[in-house]
Amino acid sequence: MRDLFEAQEPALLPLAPGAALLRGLAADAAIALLAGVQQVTAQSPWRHLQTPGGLRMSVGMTNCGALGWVSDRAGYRYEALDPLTGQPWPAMPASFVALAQTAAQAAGYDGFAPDACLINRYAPGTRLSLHQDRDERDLRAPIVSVSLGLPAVFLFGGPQRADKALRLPLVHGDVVVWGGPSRLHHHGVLPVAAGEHPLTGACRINLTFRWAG
Ligand SMILES: O=C(O)CCC(=O)C(=O)O
Ligand SMILES: [Mn+2]
Repeated sequence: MRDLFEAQEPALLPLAPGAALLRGLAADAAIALLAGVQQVTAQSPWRHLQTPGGLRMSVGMTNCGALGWVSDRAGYRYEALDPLTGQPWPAMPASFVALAQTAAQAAGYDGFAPDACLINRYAPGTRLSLHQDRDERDLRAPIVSVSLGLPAVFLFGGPQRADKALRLPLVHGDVVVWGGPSRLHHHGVLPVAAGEHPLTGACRINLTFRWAG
């Protein structure tokens, strides 16, 4: 039995004004979400995008929803067609929409209607350097970010790149939401440690829901 005096972490951990970590919120939906990832990647496969500077991104990516985030020599932007297939991005699975809305609501954002979901795949050793999500036309909606599979340390900083960042260990099922006053806060992911997760194998999967507008 749980010790009565054992500190129990609250399910919603405030990170900054407008930002919260929702521990384990996606755990029950994980199997459905990963089935959704399989459906999406069957149609729009994983790929390694090029940065505007011509470097290969180490995170594997794809998208679903009306718009998808892409990067190439021409820059960062949202596109309605997958440049790899020439077809529209796969529709957002119903399980994705439901989870994104539940998470946004729990963090205080009513009426979140994502039109883009960037799906990231991190092999061990892969990282995502500090950046802002600012390619969306309209910044009123929050970002909802779902972690599945291997754990990782998420960096959550401030409006300036040099602002001190929180280091948050995220595990399978955790969800981070940021918007409002923290919508443009810098964030990133430290190199993912080697490991095996029963549902994803040797990788971490992240779903990032946005309203690109
Ligand atoms: O993988 C993560 O937790 C963050 C992903 C992210 O920041 C992004 O895709 O813009
Ligand atoms: Mn981001």
